[in-house]
Amino acid sequence: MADLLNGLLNDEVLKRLPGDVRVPGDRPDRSGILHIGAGAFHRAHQAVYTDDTDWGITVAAPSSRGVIDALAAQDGLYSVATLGAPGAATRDGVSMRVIGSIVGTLHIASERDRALDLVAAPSTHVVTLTVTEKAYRDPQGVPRLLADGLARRAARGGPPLTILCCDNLPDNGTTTRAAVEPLLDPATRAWADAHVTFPSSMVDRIVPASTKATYERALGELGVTDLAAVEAEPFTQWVIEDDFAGPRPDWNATFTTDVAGWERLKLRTLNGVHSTLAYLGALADIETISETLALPGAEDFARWLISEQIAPSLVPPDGQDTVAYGEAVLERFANPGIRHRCVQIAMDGSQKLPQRLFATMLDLAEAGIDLDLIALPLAAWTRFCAGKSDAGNDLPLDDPLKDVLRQSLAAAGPAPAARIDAILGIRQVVPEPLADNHQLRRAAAKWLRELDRHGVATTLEHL
Ligand code: CS2
Repeated sequence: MADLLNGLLNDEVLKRLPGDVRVPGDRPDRSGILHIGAGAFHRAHQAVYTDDTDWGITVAAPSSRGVIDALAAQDGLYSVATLGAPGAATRDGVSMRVIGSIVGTLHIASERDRALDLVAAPSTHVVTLTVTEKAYRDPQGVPRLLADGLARRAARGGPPLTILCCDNLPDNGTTTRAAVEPLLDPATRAWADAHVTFPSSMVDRIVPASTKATYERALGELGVTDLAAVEAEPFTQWVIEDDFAGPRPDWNATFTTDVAGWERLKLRTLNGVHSTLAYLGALADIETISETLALPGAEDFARWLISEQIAPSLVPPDGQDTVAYGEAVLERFANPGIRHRCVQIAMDGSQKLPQRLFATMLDLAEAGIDLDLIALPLAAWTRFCAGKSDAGNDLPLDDPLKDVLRQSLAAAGPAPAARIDAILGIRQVVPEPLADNHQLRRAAAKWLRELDRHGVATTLEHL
């Protein structure tokens, strides 16, 4: 009904949008970038950086086609609402910008051949990826597509190509290369060694999944329907390893030779605390991160976790201080305009916690530092995996290792120590040295007993 009355966002209506909405200038007529993964994060991050250049993007969705169909119907246009900016230009702390960098769409599942052609096309210089952590472990999925596309490019003697991972993984360029390389035939492998690079990058912007409220806000601010609208926080950062095989857009990002330090700082501090709050909040039946942070004791706990466990586990990149970085992260988490749901961040814990939590624990254990505080998020995840909140409500366990997690916990029975040992024994998730770290096991079992008996709210309040 809304679209019948108001029409869709498209090139036609751009000049009639309210004056305080920022709109793209001349739109690029071709795409040098193929982006795989059409999620909200891409639309609020890389596509915005690209909108500030003269490059265009063809955005490819691996399976679900909702977003790309919406984009196709809107000439690739969509809006980003920036929420909670202190001095935001428009009403209610919202600033609206229409992004014009997406100039083509592609549905991989039904247009595989076109996808391979785009990987091979001489006009494609950069392939960027936001396909989530688990996609790199599925050789038949995105890695296979890239390998087959590279084979076609190599066979045609195509120009060099940069494959740029934008997922929250440590050494994400190396991880991507390691997923693709074993799938290459010898000739393609030899060609790729000389013509393809896999730089690492650290990406950062809090972008909750779009909801009905996102689309309603877009309609209210734009006066037309935008079925691909996203909303995001004001902060945005992109640190990219300067290792491009061919041309690249003039992104307003930080290009450096050392991304690893940035990745570690961000994954352990921002994402580690994010996951911690997500499991605590979900168990307490709290909907969002900002509301979880407001629980008595939660912010103090997050602060201790950062200063006493995360900071001693890492060497921050030049000029950074982990505690100060963490303070800024907590301020971002508290942004009341951002309704980032705990259960969204709680997804795929088995794929996220290795780099967000277990890597920190490993380094602390090696340095002989006590693991007491960081054992609490482990206990919270263990309790979350069983699927019931403190009040007995169902919690969704959306995780590729769901069956392994559930079966291990069921076999362990009710005792907290046995449940912690069951989780620590899952080798695909937990690095071996942690499985028999007595201090970690004891601390996590103690926290799990507290959570079982008193729930999250009381446990945090009495820390
Ligand atoms: C979040 C991230 O969903 C999650 O797991 O921790 O998406 C987080 O919001 C981004 O990494 C922020 O840059």
